[in-house]
Amino acid sequence: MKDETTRPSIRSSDPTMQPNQNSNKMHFKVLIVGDSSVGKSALLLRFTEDQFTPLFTSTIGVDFKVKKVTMRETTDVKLSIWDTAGQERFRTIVASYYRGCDGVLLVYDIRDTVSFQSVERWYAEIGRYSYGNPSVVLVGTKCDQEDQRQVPMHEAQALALEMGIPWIETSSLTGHNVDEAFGLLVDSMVRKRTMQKDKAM
Ligand SMILES: Nc1nc2c(ncn2[C@@H]2O[C@H](COP(=O)(O)OP(=O)(O)OP(=O)(O)O)[C@@H](O)[C@H]2O)c(=O)[nH]1
Ligand SMILES: [Mg+2]
Repeated sequence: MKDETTRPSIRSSDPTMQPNQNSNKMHFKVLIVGDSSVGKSALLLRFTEDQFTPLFTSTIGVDFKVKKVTMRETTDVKLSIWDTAGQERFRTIVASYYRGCDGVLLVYDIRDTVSFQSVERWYAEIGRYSYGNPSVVLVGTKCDQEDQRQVPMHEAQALALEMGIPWIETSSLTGHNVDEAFGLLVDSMVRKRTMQKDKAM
């Protein structure tokens, strides 16, 4: 698990607050992908509404939500988040949503080895369909269920290292590391966008 102190911090924007006077404004398209039932929709629900439901309603096609956050007090970030269906039968529809995305949360379930084995296939799909170089964060969900763990932390960490992307474990049940997972992604997307701007100047 990564050191808490090195994680980027994001906070939800308060709509009653005056806009940040010196802020940059950035808008990012984000996708959440991974096998069915790994907890993609639960992650989004916890992040956007701070809620959790134990019921499993498998996503049909894609769902969409917007969330505004502030990054390091200086950057107002709007996230358009596409929560995709993990079921095989939606694969073609989901593939059409990758194009132009800025960031992807690639999700597996720490209790399910098969979902972890699928990570490389999802990663290849991101490369194939995004037509860009999106930021990616590997997310192991359901870390509240340690007694049912099948995917050792060191294996996930090694895979993320190999792919050159950050890795984090979350629980949408408790909320543990959910903001941090999105924070890692936002941090990487902001850095990329800033570098592109600097190059263009
Ligand atoms: N204990 C625990 N259960 C979770 C967690 N995240 C999700 N779940 C449960 O796992 C089940 C599947 O979660 P979903 O978020 O619907 O899964 P999904 O990845 O969106 O699945 P598809 O839409 O079919 O692709 C639900 O019953 C959730 O309540 C978690 O962090 N901890
Ligand atoms: Mg879903």
